Amino acid sequence: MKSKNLLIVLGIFVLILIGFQIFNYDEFEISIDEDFLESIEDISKDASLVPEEIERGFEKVVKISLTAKEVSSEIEPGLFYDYWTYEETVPGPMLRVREGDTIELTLKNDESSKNPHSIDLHAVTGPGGGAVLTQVAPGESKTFKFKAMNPGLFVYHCATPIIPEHIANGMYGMILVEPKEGLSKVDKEFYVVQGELYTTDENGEIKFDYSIVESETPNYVVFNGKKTALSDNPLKAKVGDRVRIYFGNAGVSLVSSFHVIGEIFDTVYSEASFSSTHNNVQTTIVPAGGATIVEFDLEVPGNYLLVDHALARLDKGALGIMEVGGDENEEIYSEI
Ligand SMILES: [Cu+2]
Repeated sequence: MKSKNLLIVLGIFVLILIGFQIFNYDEFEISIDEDFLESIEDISKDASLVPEEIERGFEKVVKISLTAKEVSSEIEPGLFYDYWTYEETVPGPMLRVREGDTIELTLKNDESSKNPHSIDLHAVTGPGGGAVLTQVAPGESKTFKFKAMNPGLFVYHCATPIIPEHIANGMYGMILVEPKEGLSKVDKEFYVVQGELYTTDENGEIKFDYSIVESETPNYVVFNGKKTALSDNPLKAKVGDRVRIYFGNAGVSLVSSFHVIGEIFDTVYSEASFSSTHNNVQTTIVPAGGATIVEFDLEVPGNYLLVDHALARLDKGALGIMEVGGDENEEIYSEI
């Protein structure tokens, strides 16, 4: 009788152990899934990925779809970081519409995301610039529309609290609203966005650190998402080209002093407004959450460096290269 009772007690004990193990196993599996972020080989946006200029002379409804996705990629060789993105690159894609267009924008938040996301486009007239209408949980999607009434080049970014964290982690890009009369012809167009990363090393893992955001001292100031993005993959043009750079500053905090070493901006659309231009500018100021458009002709071949002329930021990543091919022009530049 005693041994029968003992067997029952043992049986219950074994069942409890099995149950406990299953429970633990499930928990273990779930935690692996939650921690997993897809790894992206190169987070940076190619600066030559500019949409085609708009040829049509009429307004239309433009449908745009963006997916917010959290991914892991390198800030610099060997240092991986959890970026938050639009479409798996930093910056997100450049969008291009025409003044007067109505944009129907769908924001999807990938089901693998751990955080809600949204989009605030500075080209929008309406509360939150779209962010009020697009707060999406992982796996969700929302659509809203807006009329692009003001021409210019505008920053877009995530506006889900804590907003500086979402921006710093990579959720930004730009939308160009072409004026009705169109833009002048150029030979090459480029898309460059300055951003900041606020990181700390936690036992070999590079993590976001809000305390550095508060002191406004980013560890990285980068063009197109990561250190060396635009020196590993330079902008390419040739002598005789007129180039246009769409340059934005996502912030979070710093003002950019955008400069190209060895060039003078023939035309600057200051603060990315088409209503006035400045000529013959060396360095143009781009506020956090602002943009500029610069144009210049290329007369002399060689490498030209894109910088934020607050040059302490060079080592933090604010450096790009424009490689210009073609014949020497000794009348303009030569050794004597
Ligand atoms: Cu976000």
